[in-house]
Amino acid sequence: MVGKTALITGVTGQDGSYLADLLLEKGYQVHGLVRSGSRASSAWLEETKATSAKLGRVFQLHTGDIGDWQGLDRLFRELRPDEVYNLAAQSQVGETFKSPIASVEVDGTGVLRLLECIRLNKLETRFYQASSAELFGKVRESPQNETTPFHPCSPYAVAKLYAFWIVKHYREGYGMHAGNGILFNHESPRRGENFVTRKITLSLARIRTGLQETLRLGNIDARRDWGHAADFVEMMWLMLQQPTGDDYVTATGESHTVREFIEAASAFAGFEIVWEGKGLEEVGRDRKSGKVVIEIDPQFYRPSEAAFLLGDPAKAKARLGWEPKVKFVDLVRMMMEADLARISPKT
Ligand code: NAP
Ligand code: G4F
Repeated sequence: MVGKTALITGVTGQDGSYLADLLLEKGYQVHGLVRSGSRASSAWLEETKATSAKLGRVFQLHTGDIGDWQGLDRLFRELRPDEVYNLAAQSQVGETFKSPIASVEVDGTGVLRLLECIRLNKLETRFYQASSAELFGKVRESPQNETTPFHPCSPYAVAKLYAFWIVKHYREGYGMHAGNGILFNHESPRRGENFVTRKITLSLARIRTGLQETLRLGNIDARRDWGHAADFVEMMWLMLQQPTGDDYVTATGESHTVREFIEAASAFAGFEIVWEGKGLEEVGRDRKSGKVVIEIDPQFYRPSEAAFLLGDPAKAKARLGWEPKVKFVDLVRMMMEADLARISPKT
């Protein structure tokens, strides 16, 4: 029996790689959209290619860009996918303050191009949109659930807000099976190196082995609800297996500060951080060696910031039976151990 056909945009990213692995295991033919000159040779994509060969499943990459409507249209007509997972984005919130116009073309209107490919070609394709907890921004209540009002506070979040509503409109207006996963932060050893968790674990591993002096960060008192990417892609798949499309918060229900992440990761890396000073003068010093490990750097502050994100995943649990398996401390340990193993000792 030939499995369903899925198209993943953003397949070279963290979530794309976990989702491709999951869908291949489930018997899908998996197609991935890859920008020319992207990270398509990343180690985990090579692993995915090996998995697909072992399982005898299709895993095919197609060059394209969600800014290019004609190219997308050709691909949709060729593949006629059963399911599309739109994970493509400029997903670094800080970067979208620097290039807001380019970001909206991908994170906002890029989504509309994909929806139009489905509508104009009269396809029965089910559509998943990677939406974001950043929509809640300057939060009006905690924890945040599907009825919490949005107050986006970055170009990224405003673009994702457009995407959220256009997906909802295509569901309500055209009866499309389309839904938004309102994703809270999720991480893994495959996380991009500029996101704060991975920056912390990679830097601590480099400091441990003498390859880096200090770790410089911005707002370390921001709170995030951090889960594991492998748990979150399971929820993406579950959403498209339901009789109708809907929007779901995907979160752990537990929130920690960046400072707490640093402390936990440092402990796994063999440091014991004590904090000294305030504001930009604050430092984190290793109690045993007396060495300054953490410094504050204003270049990593943003013009505005979602200060406190905490998701309520009750709807996902009640309707889809979804529950994240990996807890905060296990996530930190997993990421720290992976980076310590990657960075070989200097001597
Ligand atoms: P990621 O690692 O940054 O991956 C983003 C992917 O999008 C990459 O494969 C990138 O390709 C691709 N991409 C960027 N611009 C594109 C374009 N114009 N055309 C086609 N592909 C393009 O992000 P992630 O963590 O896997 O997140 C996946 C999705 O979930 C994103 O939409 C993100 O906004 C959303 N999200 C993530 C989180 C989280 O905590 N991870 C939380 C909420 C929402 P290149 O290899 O070419 O750069
Ligand atoms: O790791 P971050 O860059 O992730 P952020 O901004 O929360 O966005 C991530 O999660 C969103 C969902 O909530 C996604 F939609 C989005 O695509 C992305 O995956 O920053 C986390 C926190 C922020 O408060 C930031 O200000 O860490 C703070 N931070 C402090 N110093 C830093 C740094 N962030 C980064 N990237 N780099 C720093 O040096």
